[in-house]
Amino acid sequence: MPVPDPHRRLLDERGYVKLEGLIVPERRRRLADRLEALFTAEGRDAGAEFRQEPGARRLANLVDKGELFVECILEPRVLEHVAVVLGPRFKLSSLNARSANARTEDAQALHVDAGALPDERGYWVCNSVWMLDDFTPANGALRVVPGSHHWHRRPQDALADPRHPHPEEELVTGRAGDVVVMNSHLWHGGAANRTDRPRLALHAFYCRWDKPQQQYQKALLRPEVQAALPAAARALLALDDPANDAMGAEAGRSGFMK
Ligand SMILES: O=C(O)CCC(=O)C(=O)O
Repeated sequence: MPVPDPHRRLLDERGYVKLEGLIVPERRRRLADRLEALFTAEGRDAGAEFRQEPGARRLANLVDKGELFVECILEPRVLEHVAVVLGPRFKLSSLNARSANARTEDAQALHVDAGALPDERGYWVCNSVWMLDDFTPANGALRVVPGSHHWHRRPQDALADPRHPHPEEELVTGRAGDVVVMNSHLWHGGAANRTDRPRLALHAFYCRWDKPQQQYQKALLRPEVQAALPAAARALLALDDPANDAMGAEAGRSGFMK
């Protein structure tokens, strides 16, 4: 289905667009239940394949952890919108979950994903935030600085303290089941969760074909998981791409983006 012009405009001008009701309630419940089971099973190690974060529980490497997650990275409506930002050739960079803890004082620092600035070919990072709980003004919704993907600067280089509220920031609220597609050169982060319940989201993060993945999928996915993947998933994960292998090996040596 073509991406409607108003969505293209929002992605271009403001840097994000919300796809309302993309996740039907039964699917949302299966995703949330599976993620809670993984938080319990992984305990203190949860998120360790990528990074752990004070104030939030995280999970990483989710393609390895259930077919329902493979379906998420292939979601056609999301991929069509990602292509508006990255062009036709892109791959999955990582699939993570983040649950903002109840009663946190601090917001997550404003950041751009992978510390990325646009290069001579243009934009190269694009995230999708799958709201598995309502995102409300109080519970740690996504905060964004609209238009900041045009600034070609990173918050940590421009702001005294990227954790502080930004005068131009706005909250992206929504209903459980909505998905936000975001040019993730946009300055963004999770707001503080002032409620007494955690707030859960899944992040399917994509990058342009010629850049390293945030999590090198070929090394992280178990052989039996790789063997069972449909061709479309193999392609999106860059499992048969020697150039990606070279970048993955380099990332492993340099600790790139860790
Ligand atoms: O879950 C959110 O609100 C967004 C968090 C985020 O941007 C991140 O962890 O990189």
